[in-house]
Formats: sequence, C-alpha cells, structure tokens
Amino acid sequence: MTARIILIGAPGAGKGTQAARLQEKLGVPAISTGDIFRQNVAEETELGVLAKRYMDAGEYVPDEVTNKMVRDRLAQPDAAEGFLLDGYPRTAQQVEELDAMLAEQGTGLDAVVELTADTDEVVGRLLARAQLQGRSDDTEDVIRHRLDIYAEQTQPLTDIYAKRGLLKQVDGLGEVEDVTDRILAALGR
Ligand code: B4P
Repeated sequence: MTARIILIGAPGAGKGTQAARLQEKLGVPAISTGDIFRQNVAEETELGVLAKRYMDAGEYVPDEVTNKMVRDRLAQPDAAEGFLLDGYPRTAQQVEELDAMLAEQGTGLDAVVELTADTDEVVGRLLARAQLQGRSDDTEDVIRHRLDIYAEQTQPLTDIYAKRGLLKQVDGLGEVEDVTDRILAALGR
C-alpha cells in the first residue's frame, strides 16, 4: 500500500521521534528537512553554510532553498512509492510547491498528521534534548522564537489540509510507543 504522509507539529511535538518509528511500520522513507539541513551543516556544504545561519537563529530556511532540496529528495527512487515528510511543508508557499511536485508525478497526499502538545511540554522536551545533544537551536530563547514562528507560519497550514479532508489530529503526549499506536490508528493501519 502506498503512503504519502505529512507529519506536522510544533518543535518538540515528536515529529522526528515518530517519523523514525513509522517509516518501518509504513514501509516508506522518513524524509526530515531538519535532518537533511543538519547533515549539510555537519559536512559544511554550501547549503549547510547557508542553512546554519537561519537554524541557529530559530528562523526558517528560505522557501526557494528548502523547496529545491525537497524536490531533489522526492525524485530519488526510494520515494517513488511513498514517503513520510517530517518538517515539510512549513509555509504556505511550501504547500503550493509540494502540491506542484505531486501533481507533476500524478500523485497526491494520503494524509496529514498533526501531532499536538502544549507549550510547556515541548519547551521541557527541547531543553532536555539540549542537555543530551547540545543542538545549537535548543536554547530557551531560540526555542521560544521557533514556537512563535510555528504559530505564525506553520499552524495555519493545518486549516488548509483540514479543508481538503486530509487532517488527522493526534495527541502527542504520553509514551512514545502509545503516540505511534495512535498515529497508526488515525491512519487506519
Ligand atoms: P526540525 O529538525 O524539524 O526540528 P524540530 O521542529 O525541533 O523537531 P524535531 O523533529 O527535531 O523534534 P521532535 O519533536 O521529534 O527543524 C529544525 C530547523 O530546521 C527549523 O527550526 C528550521 O530552521 C529548519 N527547517 C526544517 N524544515 C524546514 C522547512 N520545511 N522550511 C524551512 N526551514 C526548515 O523531538 C523533540 C524532543 O522530544 C526529542 O528529544 C525527543 O526525544 C522528545 N520526545 C519526542 N516524543 C516524546 C514523548 N512522547 N515524550 C517525551 N519526550 C518526547
């Protein structure tokens, strides 16, 4: 069965955590724009040098850069039968671009899963991750800024997908395994 699924949610809502678990269960690759950017930053590629400036400040990387990166990634053979997009689209322009990419392939989305979690919970998770991994964008000031940008630019996208009948809201609180089970149930898997 194909699966073309978007995971959307605030920073710290559990997108990356769940995408890694779901890819095996759904049999499609998890594609995380944040991970691809971080890999480029680590390798000091031209894209990484550019992305780092934005990521360290908690800002979104410009749409044209992000869209091209996703277009290239979705053209890889492993994404032909489906994908789980973690962290993309994040802006209305990215929604339009993804629509165009899928229309060119003659395909479309199957579902958009929104992981919900309140602000105190996500800030707590990201500060805990900062202790363990030291990600440069997991400082309290930058986390608060990322949450503001999410509320302003990304949260409104859920309305677009709700109107298309694609949105499934899933409670992101509780044990990681329980959240995975809830997502699979919402997807009817
Ligand atoms: P991302 O990598 O997507 O970072 P994120 O929003 O913090 O989510 P992440 O997936 O890492 O965290 P998760 O909730 O899984 O983006 C980073 C940056 O890249 C952006 O700020 C932006 O600059 C850039 N970027 C990425 N995509 C872009 C786009 N499309 N356009 C423009 N710019 C883009 O997990 C967080 C923590 O919670 C973890 O430590 C985890 O262990 C913990 N956790 C998860 N589930 C839990 C649970 N159920 N209970 C307790 N803890 C849990």
